[in-house]
Amino acid sequence: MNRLELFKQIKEAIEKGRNFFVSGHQNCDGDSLGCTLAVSSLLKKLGKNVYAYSKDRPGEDLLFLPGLDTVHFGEMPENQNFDTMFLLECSDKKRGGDFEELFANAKQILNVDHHITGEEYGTVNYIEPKASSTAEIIVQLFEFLNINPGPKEATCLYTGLVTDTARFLHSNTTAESLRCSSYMLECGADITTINNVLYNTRSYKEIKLLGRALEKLVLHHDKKTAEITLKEEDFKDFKIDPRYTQGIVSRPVKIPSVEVSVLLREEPDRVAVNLRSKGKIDVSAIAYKFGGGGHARAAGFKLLGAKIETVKKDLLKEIKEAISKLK
Ligand SMILES: [Mn+2]
Repeated sequence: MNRLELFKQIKEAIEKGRNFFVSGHQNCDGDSLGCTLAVSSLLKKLGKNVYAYSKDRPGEDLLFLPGLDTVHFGEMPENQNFDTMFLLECSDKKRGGDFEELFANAKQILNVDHHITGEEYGTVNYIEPKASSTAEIIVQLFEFLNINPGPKEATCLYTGLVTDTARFLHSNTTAESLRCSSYMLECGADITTINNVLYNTRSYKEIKLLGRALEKLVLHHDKKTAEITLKEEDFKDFKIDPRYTQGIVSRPVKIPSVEVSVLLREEPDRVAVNLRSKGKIDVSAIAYKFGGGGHARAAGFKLLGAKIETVKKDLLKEIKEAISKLK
């Protein structure tokens, strides 16, 4: 189905709906939370009742997002009878949380996503892997509805665009994502705050952890694979939460020989893995084998109760196989 037809269906669903449940994915990032806020605000402008939800709270670096106080973090509504669910960045039904009862009661499910692994569980499925971010799709939705985002919505959507493209560095950066970003600036996105908070602020602990991570960097497979493994004691040494590893995995991709970079993190009850590719290897396909997903150049997965050394061994084997298929 073409883009305009899908936007028409979303528009009709918005017109029909009265009580909306809006959510992004668990462990929210700038795109999923930015979109949750912008869509919630849009729906409220249109006179709808909105319950904005996010299973997890964001890291400190996203606390500047305007409207965060309107989001229910980890707090499901008592009455789960919503006629419309608006899910953003949820590549499957469970990505946002435990929504079984909501799904059973909803008449309309709007599924808007840009992950290539996205499942079509909605009554309308707008899944566009060519979009840099879900924010890019939501900007286009505002345009389709002929509504200009206000400065707050623009700040939220620009955040989605800038974070998912890694500051317009990844190959998902297109003329369209730059156009949408430019339009958000016109609408008053606060890029001074965004740039300062997201890219010019790192705590002492984070900088120290980065140092530890780079020290632990190892190259495999004829220097084509870079691997960093951070164990529980590394996080303990700096009294830092394992979620503060942002940006570490992309560093080794700068090494000319490296095609794939992996970061393994040992967390209390699970192993979390981030993968980055220089472009020749689709790391989302590798992540998918371990129950995860993502994009061709950036993907990840988490394994509950797994042993980090086992995960590392299995993962390196998969990567080796992918590398051996390169010409
Ligand atoms: Mn995204």
